[in-house]
Amino acid sequence: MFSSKERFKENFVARLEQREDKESLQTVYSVLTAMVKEWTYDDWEQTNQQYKEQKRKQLYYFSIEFLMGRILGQNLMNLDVHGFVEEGLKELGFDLHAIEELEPEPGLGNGGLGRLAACFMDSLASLQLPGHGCGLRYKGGLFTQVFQDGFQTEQPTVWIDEKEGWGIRREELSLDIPFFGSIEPGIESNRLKPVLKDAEWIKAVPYDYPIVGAAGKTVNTLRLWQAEVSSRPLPKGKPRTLYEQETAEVTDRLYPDASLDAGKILRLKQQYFLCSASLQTIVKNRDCPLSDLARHVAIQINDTHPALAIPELMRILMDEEGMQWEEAWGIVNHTISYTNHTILEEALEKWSSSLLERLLPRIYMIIQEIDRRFKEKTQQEPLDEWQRKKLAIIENGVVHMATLAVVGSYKVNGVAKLHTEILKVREMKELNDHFPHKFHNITNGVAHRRWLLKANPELSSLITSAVGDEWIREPIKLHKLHRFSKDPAFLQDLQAVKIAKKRQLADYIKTHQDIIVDPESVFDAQIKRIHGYKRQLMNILHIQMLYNRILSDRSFRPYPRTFIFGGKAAPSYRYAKEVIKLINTVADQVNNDPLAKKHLHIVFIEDYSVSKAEKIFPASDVSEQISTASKEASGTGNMKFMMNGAITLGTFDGANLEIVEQVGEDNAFIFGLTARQVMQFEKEQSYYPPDIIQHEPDLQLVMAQLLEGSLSDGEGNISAIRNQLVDCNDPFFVLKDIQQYGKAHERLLSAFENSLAWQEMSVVNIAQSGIFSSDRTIQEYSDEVWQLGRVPSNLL
Ligand code: 6GP
Repeated sequence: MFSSKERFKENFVARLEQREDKESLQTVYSVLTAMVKEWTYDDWEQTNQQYKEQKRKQLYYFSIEFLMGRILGQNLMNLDVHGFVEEGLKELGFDLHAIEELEPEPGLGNGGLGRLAACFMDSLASLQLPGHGCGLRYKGGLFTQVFQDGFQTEQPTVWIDEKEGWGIRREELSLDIPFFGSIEPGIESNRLKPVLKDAEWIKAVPYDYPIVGAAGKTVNTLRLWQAEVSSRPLPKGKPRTLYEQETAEVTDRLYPDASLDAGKILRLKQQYFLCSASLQTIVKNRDCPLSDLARHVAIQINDTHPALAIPELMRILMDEEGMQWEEAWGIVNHTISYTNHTILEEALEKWSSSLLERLLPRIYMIIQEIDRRFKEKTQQEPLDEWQRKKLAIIENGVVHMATLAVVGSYKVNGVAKLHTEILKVREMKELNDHFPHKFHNITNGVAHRRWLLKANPELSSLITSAVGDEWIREPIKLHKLHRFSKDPAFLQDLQAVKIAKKRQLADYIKTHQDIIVDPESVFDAQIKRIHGYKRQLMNILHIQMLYNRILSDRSFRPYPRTFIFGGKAAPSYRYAKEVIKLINTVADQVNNDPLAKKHLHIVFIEDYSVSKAEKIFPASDVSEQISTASKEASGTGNMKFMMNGAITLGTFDGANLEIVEQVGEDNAFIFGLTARQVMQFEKEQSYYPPDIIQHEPDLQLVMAQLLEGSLSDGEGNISAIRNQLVDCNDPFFVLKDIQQYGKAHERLLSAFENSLAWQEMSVVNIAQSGIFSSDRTIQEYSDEVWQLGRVPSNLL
């Protein structure tokens, strides 16, 4: 690796000279990527070597999603060479930023859970902890969102670039994974061994991706499995072309539509494929007697998608390694731990027993036995029928994956204090009563290196010039910024940085969406998946109310605001897609109205992604976190905004509560029902929206516009929204909270007009954000769950 800009330039130029198309940015990208890979690979080998020599306990993080974002820039940053590479390239006439934009973005995740996994990878390596990711190498990431006439359409995205990609194919580590077939009793070395007959095998090929920690030294591995055709014979009667097609589908894309049986089978196949390939490899490569596995290996399952790891590890230990049930169970139960990321009913995975049994006959037998033994255990407990149901893994022909995950894990955590509390006292109350020591909270965090250091170099420099650079390694040291919260010069600099970031975003919006926005206006952003409970609907209805008032009330001329939306709707989620269309409809009206556009602008950033998020967080003044209280497990966007100095406008939900705990109610704008109130309404079914609308003329008007014409753009476009608001009594309390939301906006706007006071709030938010670094989160997992210890840095 190079220690100086000059050496880098020399080497870079020498390599570029050997290429044909020297002028093209693509060639520059290719040369630079090759150089970074070489630097990385040396440290990677060394890290692996040292882990082996030191016999360190290894963590494997199993996740169906890893939303990594672009890798080149992050690696340059973590290798500590970003500065001189950028300067060196500039002197040679190239713009590093433009080069970074050429990297196809691996969108191997949907949202929060997948991005969390990526932040965790960064923190593990940066804390020099031996933690690796295990996932799937989907050919297409999440779809590309394209607006047509305001509607979301989906186009397939292919991110894999075999030539420039970061992954290394490890053909020699491939293995075959069986599906279908039937179990027959067999005997091996004098013991009974179930034998799988007539199975269909799929080859799992690992691709390894280096995860570079800060300061470069530790390079961990993200292993993504790809499905390929196996050389084993096909079961009788299976046509080869069908087998090839089905095999290619396994790692073709993230979350196939599971509304039909074929889609369900495919999802289950993906889950088992990931678990089986990863576990077989872990057991084979272990550095200890099998009975010691739990002391040498920790496995974290990221929600229930990898919960089949529990029966699969049992199968390996018993069928392949000859262990008895009790011993195997003891190992599984001390190796696997589980994180729950949602209490939304629709996201709690359930599989039909018959489907599971057909696809994975041996695994299903093991799940049945886990269930039988657990039922036997709880038999003596004085429980009513409902409570027994909540403890059943298999019930009425359905396998409950969350229950399996809890029973098979030694630790179960929620992702924010409120969420964990709700799990313990409501969603998983019976399980918590039975296993009181399993449940605990670990509040999420985000990689401050990506979301502050990399996304906002201007703010990072300002922070460093004020308090030194310790915060980069120890983000809690951001505390030191408090000293500057009343320093006018610092506050002005902070404001200048924000304006600079807003200008950059405004340029981007102009170029890509052809909308001109005013960087002096308040940038108010809601960027996340589009979902009922996240209430983008409340946001857009409130904007429409402001618009109505601007038109009808000559004295109402509010300070200019730019409302920014970003996010995708699941392709089959009708309601969310209607909300997207509605936002675009209102945006068209408002942005083209000569009077309104002096006060309001609306921008829906198309095809929201990690790299776009990196532009929006630093440029935002206001962080919209307005989910219905109790529904958002944690949220992590709220933390990214806070780190970049945006002020939270939110409900008492998820990690918002902990943000307010850090900054105080004076440095955030909180409104609306509490989780307790929401749950009370739900229990009593006592909320009736017409009672509210009746007394609020502005709400009546907006509802009429929505339901009867000017916004609906024809009945068909809002039928799911109508169904929610009118027929289903507004389950996410949009109409109940909207007036309070409006009041919170008013408070916020008057605060913004005092710019020094606003910057002071901003400093407090940045200063208190260190606790939301995923370094803190990972240290907690390591101390409380995985027990990884830390590699002394002198060994590295
Ligand atoms: C999300 C939660 O909705 C979000 O609140 C949380 O911050 C994030 O996970 C990380 O913990 N859940 C998912 O993305 C999901 O797919 C099954 O849950």
